[in-house]
Order: sequence, then structure tokens, then C-alpha cells
Amino acid sequence: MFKHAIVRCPGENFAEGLTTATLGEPDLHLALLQHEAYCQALRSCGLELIRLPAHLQYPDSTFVEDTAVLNGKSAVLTRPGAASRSGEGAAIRETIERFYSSIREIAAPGTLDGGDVCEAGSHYFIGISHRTNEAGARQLSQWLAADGFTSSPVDIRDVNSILHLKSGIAYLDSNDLIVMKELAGREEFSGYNLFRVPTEESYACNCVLVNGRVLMPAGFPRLQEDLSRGGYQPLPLDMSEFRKMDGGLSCLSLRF
Ligand code: CIR
Repeated sequence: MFKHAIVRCPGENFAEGLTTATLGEPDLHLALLQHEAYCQALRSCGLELIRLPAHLQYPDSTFVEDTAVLNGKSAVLTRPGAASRSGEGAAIRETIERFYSSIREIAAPGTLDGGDVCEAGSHYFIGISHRTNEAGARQLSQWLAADGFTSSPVDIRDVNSILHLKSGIAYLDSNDLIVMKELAGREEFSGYNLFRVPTEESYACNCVLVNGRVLMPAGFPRLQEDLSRGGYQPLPLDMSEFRKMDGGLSCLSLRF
């Protein structure tokens, strides 16, 4: 069960963040409304929110999940792989310190984005991407091992349509894994019950199970139906403005 979530409001320069999407400029007003609805959804799942103000030095900092990896025992501050975001791990430190006494950090030359880290019970998949390098993945793996968790890398550098590992997979519960078509055949996932997501619904792979509800992007009826049929309770949320900035649903919060 999660008790808390850290979120950061999008700033007025949100549209100046990084993106490869060709969906147009995000509408800040709508982004703020969608962010508020997201916060409300987390609250409805019983979470207490730690709401951080916009950080204008970092236009992408609303994607707070990229800045830290939290497990039940300790926290790892990341060193995001994009130059414009590399200071975001340090920027979240003070907030994390309020809750964790054991704080580690990814050090140069390692880079790591939290969006590449998928917790699956006591195992973690760590994406090697254009943001997370092998050194960063190795460092995280060692920190996780010290806390009793296993981990393994998943190289996604050849999957052009995703930014992070969690843009293409989400672990739910009981060995259930949501996975995009391009990754469904990977040996790493062969022991899981797969919810295979067709290419046209790929964006919906980025879901999070929060205290019994699956928060998922709205507008993806097939996955929503599959999840319901699988015994889950989907809670669809409009993510259109974050998608324009390559952002997935999970990256808007750090849950613990
Ligand atoms: C970036 O390119 O870093 C941001 N515009 C989007 C980050 C999204 N993070 C995530 O999916 N974990």
C-alpha cells in the first residue's frame, strides 16, 4: 500500500521542456487542470500528497518520477540523462530527506531516469535507454541489492518509439505485466502474465497500480477493457497535454 505521493506542478514554461512528440504545443491551462485531476485521483486512492511548487529552472520537473527511485527502505536520487534535467535529482533532495534517512545517489558518469525503473515485486527492471546508461543502471542495481532486491537490465535503445522503459511496460500485481507490442517478445518478460498492448494503444502502457486502482491514460478502450476483465479497476485520466511533452502518467508522481 502506498501512503504518500510527491507531485510537482507544471510551471509556466512547461512547453519549453524536451519533447520528440509532434502533437503540438501543450496548453498550460489544460495541463494544470489535468494535473489537478491526477492529484485528485491519487487522493481518492488514499494517498497524502506532498505538492511541490513549479521549478522554473527545470521546465520538465513536473515529471518528478525521473528524479528518484524509492523503495520501502531507502531512496536513490537519480542523475537524469538529459543535460537540461541533470540537476533535478539534487532539486528533490530536501523533500526526500523529510521521509527517508537512507539516501543514496547516482554519481557521474552514471545517468539514470526514474522512468526507466520498473519495480515488479522484489525484482526491478532497469531500462538502458538514451537517458539511462549502463553505469547508472549498475549503480542502482548495487543500491537495490543492498536493500535485498534483485534487478536486471532491459536494453531499449533500439525501440525508437519510447523514451523510457516504463513508456512501454507497467507491472501490476500477481506477476501481471502490461507490455507494448515491441517488447512483448523479450525473454526478460517470459515468466509474466502479459497484457499485450497493440501499437495504437502503446501510450497506455504507462499505468500505475495505486492501492487497488489502475490509473491509466484515458482514451484507450482496449487496454481498459482487458484490465477490467483481468480483475483490475481502471481509473482513466486525461493525459493529453503531458503526452505532448513525451510524458507518461507514472512520471507525474513519486509514490511511496
Ligand atoms: C523529458 O523528455 O525528459 C520530459 N519531457 C518527459 C519525461 C517523461 N518521464 C517519464 O515518462 N518518466
